Amino acid sequence: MNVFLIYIRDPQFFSVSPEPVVPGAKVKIIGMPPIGIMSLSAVLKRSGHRCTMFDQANPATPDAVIIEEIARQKPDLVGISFLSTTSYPYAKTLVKKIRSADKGVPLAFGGVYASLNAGLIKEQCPEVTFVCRGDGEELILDLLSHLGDPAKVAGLTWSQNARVMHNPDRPLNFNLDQWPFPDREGMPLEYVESMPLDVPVIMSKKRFTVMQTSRGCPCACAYCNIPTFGQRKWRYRSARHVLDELAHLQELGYGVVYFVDDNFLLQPKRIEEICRGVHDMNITLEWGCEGRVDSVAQHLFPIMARANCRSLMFGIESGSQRVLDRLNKKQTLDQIRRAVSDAKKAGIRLVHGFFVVGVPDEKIEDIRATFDFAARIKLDTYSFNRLCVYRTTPLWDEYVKRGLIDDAADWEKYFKCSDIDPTCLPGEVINRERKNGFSRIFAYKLTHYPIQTLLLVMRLTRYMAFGDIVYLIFKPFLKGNRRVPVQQVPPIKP
Ligand code: B12
Repeated sequence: MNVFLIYIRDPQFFSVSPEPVVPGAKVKIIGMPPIGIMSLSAVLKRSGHRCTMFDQANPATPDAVIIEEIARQKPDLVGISFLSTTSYPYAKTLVKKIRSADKGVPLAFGGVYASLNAGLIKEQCPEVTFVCRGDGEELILDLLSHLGDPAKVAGLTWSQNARVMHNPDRPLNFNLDQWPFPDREGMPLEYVESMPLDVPVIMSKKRFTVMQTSRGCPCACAYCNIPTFGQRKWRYRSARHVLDELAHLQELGYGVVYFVDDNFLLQPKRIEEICRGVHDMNITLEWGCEGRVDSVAQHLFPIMARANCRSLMFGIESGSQRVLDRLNKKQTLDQIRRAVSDAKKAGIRLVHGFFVVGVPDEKIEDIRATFDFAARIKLDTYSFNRLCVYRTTPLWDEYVKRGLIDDAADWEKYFKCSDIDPTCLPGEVINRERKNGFSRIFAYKLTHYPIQTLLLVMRLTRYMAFGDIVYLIFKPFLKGNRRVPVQQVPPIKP
Protein backbone atom coordinates (compact mmCIF):
# COMPACT_ATOMS: atom_id res chain seq x y z
CA MET A 1 0.00 0.00 0.00
CA ASN A 2 1.00 3.64 -0.39
CA VAL A 3 1.32 5.69 2.80
CA PHE A 4 2.11 9.38 3.33
CA LEU A 5 3.54 10.48 6.67
CA ILE A 6 3.56 14.17 7.59
CA TYR A 7 5.41 15.69 10.54
CA ILE A 8 3.77 18.81 11.95
CA ARG A 9 5.93 21.54 13.46
CA ASP A 10 4.79 24.41 15.57
CA PRO A 11 6.02 27.45 13.56
CA GLN A 12 7.45 29.08 16.68
CA PHE A 13 10.04 26.29 16.56
CA PHE A 14 11.15 26.81 13.02
CA SER A 15 12.41 29.64 10.98
CA VAL A 16 12.92 29.30 7.26
CA SER A 17 13.45 32.93 6.60
CA PRO A 18 15.72 33.78 3.67
CA GLU A 19 16.35 36.97 5.69
CA PRO A 20 17.38 35.88 9.18
CA VAL A 21 16.12 38.09 11.99
CA VAL A 22 19.70 38.77 13.10
CA PRO A 23 21.80 39.82 10.08
CA GLY A 24 24.36 37.16 9.28
CA ALA A 25 22.64 34.49 11.38
CA LYS A 26 22.59 31.09 9.76
CA VAL A 27 19.98 29.27 11.82
CA LYS A 28 17.53 27.64 9.51
CA ILE A 29 15.11 25.77 11.69
CA ILE A 30 15.06 25.18 15.40
CA GLY A 31 14.32 21.52 15.67
CA MET A 32 15.45 17.99 15.10
CA PRO A 33 14.84 15.35 12.48
CA PRO A 34 11.34 13.87 12.83
CA ILE A 35 12.33 10.48 14.15
CA GLY A 36 8.71 9.42 14.85
CA ILE A 37 7.72 9.28 11.17
CA MET A 38 11.16 7.98 10.18
CA SER A 39 10.64 5.03 12.53
CA LEU A 40 7.25 4.29 10.99
CA SER A 41 8.54 4.67 7.44
CA ALA A 42 11.23 2.03 8.08
CA VAL A 43 8.66 -0.41 9.44
CA LEU A 44 6.31 0.20 6.50
CA LYS A 45 9.03 -0.23 3.88
CA ARG A 46 10.29 -3.41 5.51
CA SER A 47 6.77 -4.81 5.21
CA GLY A 48 6.64 -4.01 1.52
CA HIS A 49 4.59 -0.79 1.66
CA ARG A 50 5.50 2.43 -0.09
CA CYS A 51 6.01 5.48 2.10
CA THR A 52 6.60 9.17 1.42
CA MET A 53 7.53 11.49 4.29
CA PHE A 54 6.92 15.22 4.53
CA ASP A 55 8.13 17.69 7.13
CA GLN A 56 6.13 20.90 7.49
CA ALA A 57 9.37 22.80 8.04
CA ASN A 58 10.73 21.83 4.65
CA PRO A 59 10.46 24.99 2.57
CA ALA A 60 10.17 22.85 -0.57
CA THR A 61 6.97 21.15 0.58
CA PRO A 62 4.52 23.68 2.00
CA ASP A 63 1.01 22.42 2.74
CA ALA A 64 -0.18 23.21 -0.82
CA VAL A 65 2.47 20.90 -2.28
CA ILE A 66 1.57 18.10 0.15
CA ILE A 67 -2.10 18.43 -0.79
CA GLU A 68 -1.25 18.38 -4.50
CA GLU A 69 0.78 15.19 -3.96
CA ILE A 70 -2.15 13.59 -2.14
CA ALA A 71 -4.38 14.42 -5.11
CA ARG A 72 -1.79 13.05 -7.54
CA GLN A 73 -0.79 9.83 -5.77
CA LYS A 74 -4.02 9.06 -3.89
CA PRO A 75 -2.31 7.33 -0.94
CA ASP A 76 -4.15 4.60 0.96
CA LEU A 77 -3.42 6.33 4.27
CA VAL A 78 -2.09 9.72 5.35
CA GLY A 79 -0.51 9.62 8.81
CA ILE A 80 -0.05 12.94 10.60
CA SER A 81 2.41 13.04 13.45
CA PHE A 82 2.83 15.77 16.07
CA LEU A 83 4.41 15.88 19.48
CA SER A 84 2.64 18.34 21.65
CA THR A 85 -0.32 20.51 22.58
CA THR A 86 1.40 23.40 20.84
CA SER A 87 1.38 21.67 17.45
CA TYR A 88 -2.19 20.30 17.62
CA PRO A 89 -3.76 23.48 16.12
CA TYR A 90 -1.50 23.15 13.06
CA ALA A 91 -2.32 19.46 12.69
CA LYS A 92 -6.02 20.34 12.79
CA THR A 93 -5.63 23.05 10.16
CA LEU A 94 -3.77 20.71 7.83
CA VAL A 95 -6.36 17.96 8.23
CA LYS A 96 -9.15 20.39 7.39
CA LYS A 97 -7.27 21.57 4.29
CA ILE A 98 -6.61 18.01 3.12
CA ARG A 99 -10.19 17.00 3.79
CA SER A 100 -11.64 19.88 1.82
CA ALA A 101 -9.46 18.83 -1.13
CA ASP A 102 -10.10 15.09 -0.75
CA LYS A 103 -13.25 13.74 0.91
CA GLY A 104 -12.19 10.12 1.03
CA VAL A 105 -8.50 9.69 1.93
CA PRO A 106 -8.12 8.04 5.37
CA LEU A 107 -6.35 10.45 7.73
CA ALA A 108 -4.67 9.25 10.93
CA PHE A 109 -3.21 11.23 13.83
CA GLY A 110 -0.48 9.88 16.12
CA GLY A 111 2.07 11.06 18.70
CA VAL A 112 2.09 11.76 22.45
CA TYR A 113 -0.58 14.48 22.57
CA ALA A 114 -2.89 12.68 20.14
CA SER A 115 -2.53 9.45 22.13
CA LEU A 116 -3.43 11.06 25.42
CA ASN A 117 -6.38 13.06 24.08
CA ALA A 118 -7.66 10.69 21.41
CA GLY A 119 -11.40 10.70 22.15
CA LEU A 120 -11.61 14.48 22.53
CA ILE A 121 -9.63 15.00 19.33
CA LYS A 122 -11.81 12.61 17.35
CA GLU A 123 -14.91 14.47 18.53
CA GLN A 124 -13.51 17.92 17.88
CA CYS A 125 -11.90 17.11 14.57
CA PRO A 126 -14.25 14.78 12.64
CA GLU A 127 -12.14 15.23 9.49
CA VAL A 128 -9.55 12.88 10.97
CA THR A 129 -10.51 9.26 10.40
CA PHE A 130 -8.35 7.58 13.06
CA VAL A 131 -6.47 8.66 16.15
CA CYS A 132 -3.66 6.19 16.87
CA ARG A 133 -2.61 5.76 20.49
CA GLY A 134 0.82 4.76 21.77
CA ASP A 135 3.69 3.20 19.80
CA GLY A 136 3.00 3.31 16.10
CA GLU A 137 5.13 0.50 14.64
CA GLU A 138 2.75 -2.43 15.10
CA LEU A 139 -0.34 -0.28 15.00
CA ILE A 140 0.21 1.24 11.56
CA LEU A 141 0.77 -2.20 9.99
CA ASP A 142 -2.33 -3.52 11.71
CA LEU A 143 -4.33 -0.50 10.54
CA LEU A 144 -3.27 -0.98 6.92
CA SER A 145 -4.47 -4.58 7.12
CA HIS A 146 -7.83 -3.50 8.57
CA LEU A 147 -8.62 -0.19 6.93
CA GLY A 148 -12.12 -1.46 6.25
CA ASP A 149 -12.54 -3.01 9.69
CA PRO A 150 -11.00 -0.65 12.26
CA ALA A 151 -12.79 -2.33 15.17
CA LYS A 152 -10.06 -4.97 14.98
CA VAL A 153 -7.17 -2.55 15.56
CA ALA A 154 -6.10 -2.22 19.19
CA GLY A 155 -5.02 1.30 20.17
CA LEU A 156 -7.32 3.00 17.65
CA THR A 157 -9.93 5.69 18.25
CA TRP A 158 -12.37 6.16 15.35
CA SER A 159 -16.05 6.69 14.78
CA GLN A 160 -19.00 4.59 13.73
CA ASN A 161 -22.46 6.01 13.07
CA ALA A 162 -21.31 9.31 14.55
CA ARG A 163 -20.21 7.60 17.79
CA VAL A 164 -16.59 7.77 18.91
CA MET A 165 -15.21 4.24 19.29
CA HIS A 166 -12.26 3.71 21.60
CA ASN A 167 -10.72 0.30 20.90
CA PRO A 168 -8.77 -1.32 23.76
CA ASP A 169 -5.16 -0.23 24.27
CA ARG A 170 -2.33 -2.17 22.67
CA PRO A 171 -0.22 -3.88 25.28
CA LEU A 172 3.17 -2.15 25.64
CA ASN A 173 5.70 -3.87 23.45
CA PHE A 174 8.99 -4.47 25.24
CA ASN A 175 10.84 -5.95 22.31
CA LEU A 176 12.18 -2.76 20.74
CA ASP A 177 15.06 -4.58 19.05
CA GLN A 178 12.64 -6.05 16.54
CA TRP A 179 12.20 -2.72 14.72
CA PRO A 180 14.40 -1.58 11.85
CA PHE A 181 16.52 1.55 12.21
CA PRO A 182 14.63 4.74 11.33
CA ASP A 183 14.46 5.66 7.65
CA ARG A 184 16.72 8.71 7.83
CA GLU A 185 17.66 8.74 4.18
CA GLY A 186 14.03 8.71 3.02
CA MET A 187 13.57 12.46 3.30
CA PRO A 188 15.61 15.59 2.67
CA LEU A 189 16.68 17.35 5.86
CA GLU A 190 19.26 19.94 4.91
CA TYR A 191 16.95 22.71 6.18
CA VAL A 192 17.19 21.41 9.78
CA GLU A 193 19.72 23.24 11.92
CA SER A 194 21.74 20.78 13.95
CA MET A 195 22.06 23.08 16.88
CA PRO A 196 18.77 24.53 18.03
CA LEU A 197 19.32 27.99 19.42
CA ASP A 198 17.15 27.45 22.48
CA VAL A 199 19.06 24.36 23.55
CA PRO A 200 22.60 23.90 22.28
CA VAL A 201 21.99 20.19 21.87
CA ILE A 202 25.20 19.43 20.15
CA MET A 203 28.02 21.62 18.96
CA SER A 204 29.36 20.21 15.79
CA LYS A 205 29.37 20.88 12.10
CA LYS A 206 29.32 17.19 11.37
CA ARG A 207 26.25 15.56 9.88
CA PHE A 208 23.68 15.38 12.67
CA THR A 209 20.78 13.10 13.52
CA VAL A 210 18.76 11.82 16.47
CA MET A 211 18.24 8.34 17.81
CA GLN A 212 16.02 6.74 20.44
CA THR A 213 17.60 3.99 22.53
CA SER A 214 14.87 3.67 25.18
CA ARG A 215 11.30 4.78 25.80
CA GLY A 216 9.51 6.05 28.89
CA CYS A 217 10.38 7.04 32.43
CA PRO A 218 9.24 5.62 35.78
CA CYS A 219 9.40 8.97 37.65
CA ALA A 220 6.40 11.12 38.50
CA CYS A 221 7.51 14.74 38.09
CA ALA A 222 4.53 17.06 38.43
CA TYR A 223 4.92 18.69 35.01
CA CYS A 224 5.61 15.66 32.78
CA ASN A 225 3.19 13.39 30.96
CA ILE A 226 5.64 10.80 29.68
CA PRO A 227 4.92 8.45 32.61
CA THR A 228 1.23 8.58 31.62
CA PHE A 229 2.06 7.92 27.96
CA GLY A 230 4.41 5.04 28.78
CA GLN A 231 2.57 3.65 31.82
CA ARG A 232 5.59 4.55 34.01
CA LYS A 233 7.53 1.77 32.33
CA TRP A 234 11.04 2.12 30.92
CA ARG A 235 11.62 0.03 27.80
CA TYR A 236 14.99 -0.21 26.16
CA ARG A 237 16.88 -1.50 23.18
CA SER A 238 19.80 -3.81 23.86
CA ALA A 239 23.32 -2.35 23.80
CA ARG A 240 24.01 -4.55 20.75
CA HIS A 241 21.10 -3.09 18.78
CA VAL A 242 22.09 0.48 19.73
CA LEU A 243 25.71 -0.15 18.71
CA ASP A 244 24.64 -1.61 15.38
CA GLU A 245 22.64 1.53 14.69
CA LEU A 246 25.57 3.77 15.65
CA ALA A 247 27.84 1.83 13.29
CA HIS A 248 25.19 2.11 10.57
CA LEU A 249 24.95 5.89 11.09
CA GLN A 250 28.71 6.17 10.83
CA GLU A 251 28.62 4.29 7.55
CA LEU A 252 25.98 6.71 6.28
CA GLY A 253 28.31 9.62 7.02
CA TYR A 254 26.76 10.97 10.22
CA GLY A 255 29.23 12.45 12.68
CA VAL A 256 27.01 13.36 15.59
CA VAL A 257 23.87 11.97 17.19
CA TYR A 258 21.57 13.11 20.00
CA PHE A 259 19.60 10.56 22.01
CA VAL A 260 16.01 11.72 22.44
CA ASP A 261 15.38 9.16 25.21
CA ASP A 262 13.20 10.22 28.13
CA ASN A 263 15.71 8.81 30.63
CA PHE A 264 18.93 7.62 29.00
CA LEU A 265 20.89 7.31 32.26
CA LEU A 266 18.60 4.74 33.88
CA GLN A 267 20.50 1.49 33.50
CA PRO A 268 24.27 1.56 34.16
CA LYS A 269 24.97 -1.91 32.79
CA ARG A 270 23.56 -1.03 29.38
CA ILE A 271 25.42 2.31 29.25
CA GLU A 272 28.66 0.55 30.09
CA GLU A 273 28.08 -2.01 27.33
CA ILE A 274 27.30 0.72 24.83
CA CYS A 275 30.44 2.68 25.76
CA ARG A 276 32.63 -0.41 25.63
CA GLY A 277 31.18 -1.31 22.23
CA VAL A 278 31.90 2.18 20.90
CA HIS A 279 35.60 1.52 21.53
CA ASP A 280 35.61 -2.07 20.34
CA MET A 281 33.79 -1.19 17.12
CA ASN A 282 35.85 1.97 16.45
CA ILE A 283 32.79 4.17 16.45
CA THR A 284 33.88 7.80 16.27
CA LEU A 285 30.40 9.36 16.29
CA GLU A 286 29.98 12.05 18.92
CA TRP A 287 26.79 11.95 20.96
CA GLY A 288 24.70 13.74 23.54
CA CYS A 289 21.94 12.68 25.91
CA GLU A 290 19.66 13.81 28.73
CA GLY A 291 19.41 12.44 32.21
CA ARG A 292 18.49 12.89 35.85
CA VAL A 293 21.04 14.06 38.40
CA ASP A 294 20.19 11.17 40.72
CA SER A 295 21.24 8.63 38.10
CA VAL A 296 23.07 5.65 39.48
CA ALA A 297 25.22 5.74 36.34
CA GLN A 298 27.32 8.70 37.46
CA HIS A 299 30.44 6.64 37.96
CA LEU A 300 30.22 6.02 34.21
CA PHE A 301 30.61 9.68 33.16
CA PRO A 302 34.35 9.21 32.49
CA ILE A 303 33.65 6.12 30.38
CA MET A 304 30.90 8.01 28.55
CA ALA A 305 33.27 10.91 27.87
CA ARG A 306 35.86 8.50 26.48
CA ALA A 307 33.16 6.95 24.31
CA ASN A 308 32.57 10.37 22.66
CA CYS A 309 29.71 11.66 24.83
CA ARG A 310 30.05 15.38 24.18
CA SER A 311 26.93 16.81 25.79
CA LEU A 312 24.94 15.90 28.83
CA MET A 313 21.74 17.77 29.60
CA PHE A 314 20.33 17.58 33.12
CA GLY A 315 16.75 18.33 34.10
CA ILE A 316 17.73 20.40 37.14
CA GLU A 317 14.62 22.61 37.34
CA SER A 318 15.44 24.65 40.47
CA GLY A 319 18.08 25.73 42.93
CA SER A 320 15.56 25.70 45.76
CA GLN A 321 14.86 22.43 47.55
CA ARG A 322 11.34 23.63 48.40
CA VAL A 323 10.59 24.10 44.71
CA LEU A 324 12.13 20.75 43.75
CA ASP A 325 9.88 19.06 46.32
CA ARG A 326 6.84 20.96 45.05
CA LEU A 327 7.57 19.56 41.57
CA ASN A 328 7.94 16.07 43.04
CA LYS A 329 11.38 15.96 41.46
CA LYS A 330 12.77 13.63 44.12
CA GLN A 331 16.28 15.03 43.86
CA THR A 332 18.44 17.13 46.17
CA LEU A 333 20.65 20.15 45.60
CA ASP A 334 23.64 18.05 46.62
CA GLN A 335 22.84 15.48 43.96
CA ILE A 336 22.71 18.27 41.38
CA ARG A 337 26.04 19.72 42.48
CA ARG A 338 27.68 16.30 42.40
CA ALA A 339 26.28 15.26 39.02
CA VAL A 340 27.31 18.49 37.29
CA SER A 341 30.74 18.49 38.85
CA ASP A 342 31.31 14.79 38.08
CA ALA A 343 30.25 15.31 34.46
CA LYS A 344 32.66 18.22 34.04
CA LYS A 345 35.49 16.40 35.83
CA ALA A 346 34.88 13.43 33.56
CA GLY A 347 35.59 15.67 30.58
CA ILE A 348 32.12 15.98 29.09
CA ARG A 349 32.45 19.04 26.93
CA LEU A 350 29.04 20.61 27.32
CA VAL A 351 26.93 20.19 30.45
CA HIS A 352 23.55 21.89 30.20
CA GLY A 353 20.99 22.59 32.92
CA PHE A 354 17.27 22.87 32.19
CA PHE A 355 15.60 25.11 34.78
CA VAL A 356 12.04 26.33 35.22
CA VAL A 357 10.74 29.47 36.86
CA GLY A 358 7.18 30.46 37.72
CA VAL A 359 6.47 27.32 39.75
CA PRO A 360 3.49 27.12 42.16
CA ASP A 361 4.40 28.40 45.66
CA GLU A 362 7.75 29.72 44.38
CA LYS A 363 8.88 32.90 46.15
CA ILE A 364 11.20 35.62 44.84
CA GLU A 365 13.94 34.19 47.11
CA ASP A 366 13.53 30.81 45.38
CA ILE A 367 14.02 32.30 41.91
CA ARG A 368 17.08 34.23 43.12
CA ALA A 369 18.43 31.07 44.75
CA THR A 370 17.92 29.23 41.45
CA PHE A 371 19.96 31.71 39.42
CA ASP A 372 22.67 31.95 42.05
CA PHE A 373 22.83 28.17 42.26
CA ALA A 374 23.05 27.89 38.45
CA ALA A 375 25.89 30.43 38.45
CA ARG A 376 27.89 28.55 41.06
CA ILE A 377 27.71 25.03 39.67
CA LYS A 378 29.95 24.27 36.72
CA LEU A 379 27.29 24.29 34.00
CA ASP A 380 28.38 25.40 30.56
CA THR A 381 24.93 26.41 29.38
CA TYR A 382 21.51 26.72 30.95
CA SER A 383 17.93 27.59 30.04
CA PHE A 384 15.26 29.03 32.32
CA ASN A 385 11.78 28.47 30.94
CA ARG A 386 8.49 29.56 32.45
CA LEU A 387 6.74 26.47 33.80
CA CYS A 388 3.74 25.44 31.69
CA VAL A 389 1.08 22.93 32.55
CA TYR A 390 -0.02 20.28 30.02
CA ARG A 391 -2.98 17.92 30.17
CA THR A 392 -2.43 14.45 31.70
CA THR A 393 0.35 15.66 33.97
CA PRO A 394 -0.06 15.45 37.78
CA LEU A 395 0.01 19.27 37.92
CA TRP A 396 -2.88 19.53 35.45
CA ASP A 397 -4.93 17.12 37.56
CA GLU A 398 -4.15 19.19 40.67
CA TYR A 399 -5.31 22.36 38.88
CA VAL A 400 -8.53 20.65 37.81
CA LYS A 401 -9.19 19.67 41.45
CA ARG A 402 -8.39 23.19 42.62
CA GLY A 403 -10.84 24.59 40.05
CA LEU A 404 -8.14 26.51 38.16
CA ILE A 405 -8.61 24.47 34.98
CA ASP A 406 -11.87 23.24 33.50
CA ASP A 407 -10.79 19.95 31.93
CA ALA A 408 -13.78 19.78 29.57
CA ALA A 409 -13.30 23.31 28.22
CA ASP A 410 -9.50 23.60 28.45
CA TRP A 411 -8.27 20.20 27.26
CA GLU A 412 -6.62 21.52 24.10
CA LYS A 413 -4.82 24.36 25.86
CA TYR A 414 -1.68 24.66 27.89
CA PHE A 415 -1.02 27.38 30.41
CA LYS A 416 1.89 29.22 31.90
CA CYS A 417 1.33 28.34 35.55
CA SER A 418 1.68 31.95 36.58
CA ASP A 419 -1.24 32.91 34.31
CA ILE A 420 -3.72 30.78 36.23
CA ASP A 421 -2.30 29.87 39.61
CA PRO A 422 -2.49 32.53 42.35
CA THR A 423 0.27 30.74 44.30
CA CYS A 424 2.71 31.63 41.48
CA LEU A 425 4.48 34.96 41.36
CA PRO A 426 3.01 37.36 38.76
CA GLY A 427 4.46 37.08 35.22
CA GLU A 428 6.11 40.56 35.35
CA VAL A 429 7.90 39.67 38.57
CA ILE A 430 9.12 36.36 37.14
CA ASN A 431 10.39 38.06 33.98
CA ARG A 432 12.09 40.81 35.95
CA GLU A 433 13.77 38.28 38.25
CA ARG A 434 14.80 36.19 35.25
CA LYS A 435 16.47 39.18 33.57
CA ASN A 436 18.26 40.15 36.77
CA GLY A 437 19.21 36.52 37.33
CA PHE A 438 20.78 36.28 33.86
CA SER A 439 22.84 39.41 34.52
CA ARG A 440 24.07 37.92 37.81
CA ILE A 441 24.95 34.60 36.15
CA PHE A 442 26.92 36.29 33.36
CA ALA A 443 28.78 38.46 35.86
CA TYR A 444 29.54 35.49 38.10
CA LYS A 445 30.67 33.24 35.27
CA LEU A 446 32.93 35.92 33.83
CA THR A 447 34.58 36.65 37.16
CA HIS A 448 34.71 33.14 38.65
CA TYR A 449 34.94 30.83 35.63
CA PRO A 450 36.63 33.09 33.05
CA ILE A 451 38.44 30.26 31.28
CA GLN A 452 35.36 28.03 31.01
CA THR A 453 33.37 31.03 29.71
CA LEU A 454 36.04 32.03 27.21
CA LEU A 455 36.36 28.46 25.94
CA LEU A 456 32.61 28.26 25.53
CA VAL A 457 32.43 31.49 23.56
CA MET A 458 35.36 30.37 21.39
CA ARG A 459 33.63 27.06 20.77
CA LEU A 460 30.42 28.90 19.88
CA THR A 461 32.29 31.02 17.33
CA ARG A 462 33.49 27.84 15.66
CA TYR A 463 29.98 26.50 15.15
CA MET A 464 27.70 29.49 15.00
CA ALA A 465 27.42 32.69 13.01
CA PHE A 466 28.41 35.74 15.01
CA GLY A 467 24.87 37.14 14.77
CA ASP A 468 23.47 33.95 16.31
CA ILE A 469 25.89 34.15 19.24
CA VAL A 470 25.02 37.77 19.91
CA TYR A 471 21.34 36.82 19.77
CA LEU A 472 21.85 33.84 22.09
CA ILE A 473 23.65 35.96 24.69
CA PHE A 474 21.28 38.90 24.58
CA LYS A 475 18.07 36.94 24.07
CA PRO A 476 17.20 36.87 27.77
CA PHE A 477 17.24 40.66 27.80
CA LEU A 478 15.20 41.18 24.64
CA LYS A 479 11.57 42.15 24.84
CA GLY A 480 9.34 39.23 23.88
CA ASN A 481 12.32 36.96 24.41
CA ARG A 482 11.95 34.71 21.38
CA ARG A 483 13.23 34.97 17.85
CA VAL A 484 10.17 35.54 15.69
CA PRO A 485 10.21 32.99 12.92
CA VAL A 486 8.81 33.47 9.48
CA GLN A 487 5.63 31.49 9.70
CA GLN A 488 4.95 29.00 7.01
CA VAL A 489 1.63 28.13 8.62
CA PRO A 490 -0.56 31.09 9.50
CA PRO A 491 -1.09 31.49 13.25
CA ILE A 492 -4.44 30.20 14.41
CA LYS A 493 -6.48 31.51 17.29
CA PRO A 494 -6.52 28.94 20.15
C1 B12 B 1 12.82 15.54 21.19
C2 B12 B 1 11.68 16.33 21.81
C3 B12 B 1 11.54 17.66 21.44
C4 B12 B 1 12.36 18.34 20.36
C5 B12 B 1 11.59 18.29 19.02
C6 B12 B 1 12.10 17.23 18.14
C7 B12 B 1 11.75 17.52 16.69
N1 B12 B 1 11.49 16.49 15.94
O1 B12 B 1 11.72 18.63 16.27
C8 B12 B 1 12.35 19.82 20.84
C9 B12 B 1 13.47 20.04 21.82
C10 B12 B 1 12.43 20.86 19.72
C11 B12 B 1 11.00 19.81 21.56
C12 B12 B 1 10.22 20.90 21.69
C13 B12 B 1 9.03 20.88 22.42
N2 B12 B 1 8.55 19.90 23.18
CO1 B12 B 1 9.26 18.13 23.21
N3 B12 B 1 9.86 16.39 23.34
C14 B12 B 1 10.80 15.73 22.74
C15 B12 B 1 10.84 14.29 23.29
C16 B12 B 1 11.88 14.24 24.40
C17 B12 B 1 11.11 13.17 22.31
C18 B12 B 1 10.24 13.15 21.04
C19 B12 B 1 10.74 12.06 20.14
O2 B12 B 1 11.59 12.30 19.30
N4 B12 B 1 10.29 10.82 20.35
C20 B12 B 1 10.75 9.65 19.65
C21 B12 B 1 9.76 9.21 18.54
C22 B12 B 1 10.20 7.89 17.96
O3 B12 B 1 8.51 9.02 19.16
P1 B12 B 1 7.15 9.73 18.67
O4 B12 B 1 7.41 10.94 17.89
O5 B12 B 1 6.26 9.85 19.86
O6 B12 B 1 6.52 8.65 17.67
C23 B12 B 1 6.09 7.38 18.08
C24 B12 B 1 4.61 7.32 18.54
O7 B12 B 1 4.16 8.49 19.17
C25 B12 B 1 3.85 6.99 17.29
N5 B12 B 1 3.44 8.03 16.36
C26 B12 B 1 3.87 9.29 16.21
N6 B12 B 1 3.24 9.88 15.18
C27 B12 B 1 2.41 8.97 14.63
C28 B12 B 1 1.54 9.04 13.55
C29 B12 B 1 0.77 7.92 13.22
C30 B12 B 1 -0.16 7.99 12.07
C31 B12 B 1 0.89 6.73 13.97
C32 B12 B 1 0.12 5.52 13.63
C33 B12 B 1 1.75 6.66 15.07
C34 B12 B 1 2.51 7.78 15.38
O8 B12 B 1 4.76 6.15 16.59
C35 B12 B 1 6.12 6.53 16.83
C36 B12 B 1 6.94 5.28 17.00
O9 B12 B 1 6.43 4.47 18.02
C37 B12 B 1 9.38 14.19 23.84
C38 B12 B 1 9.18 13.14 24.88
C39 B12 B 1 8.61 11.89 24.19
N7 B12 B 1 8.94 10.74 24.70
O10 B12 B 1 7.87 11.94 23.23
C40 B12 B 1 9.11 15.61 24.31
C41 B12 B 1 7.67 16.12 24.35
C42 B12 B 1 6.92 15.64 23.14
N8 B12 B 1 7.82 17.57 24.25
C43 B12 B 1 6.96 18.23 24.92
C44 B12 B 1 6.84 19.64 24.89
C45 B12 B 1 5.87 20.26 25.89
C46 B12 B 1 7.57 20.40 24.00
C47 B12 B 1 7.47 21.91 23.81
C48 B12 B 1 6.07 22.50 23.78
C49 B12 B 1 8.36 22.52 24.87
C50 B12 B 1 8.37 24.03 24.92
N9 B12 B 1 7.56 24.63 25.76
O11 B12 B 1 9.12 24.63 24.22
C51 B12 B 1 8.14 22.07 22.45
C52 B12 B 1 7.10 21.93 21.31
C53 B12 B 1 7.58 21.20 20.09
C54 B12 B 1 6.53 20.98 19.04
N10 B12 B 1 6.70 21.55 17.89
O12 B12 B 1 5.55 20.33 19.22
C55 B12 B 1 6.06 17.34 25.73
C56 B12 B 1 4.64 17.29 25.13
C57 B12 B 1 3.60 17.36 26.20
C58 B12 B 1 2.29 17.83 25.64
N11 B12 B 1 1.22 17.26 26.06
O13 B12 B 1 2.21 18.70 24.85
C59 B12 B 1 6.85 15.97 25.69
C60 B12 B 1 5.96 14.74 25.73
C61 B12 B 1 7.83 16.00 26.89
C62 B12 B 1 7.22 15.79 28.24
N12 B12 B 1 7.97 15.17 29.10
O14 B12 B 1 6.16 16.17 28.64
N13 B12 B 1 10.68 18.55 22.01
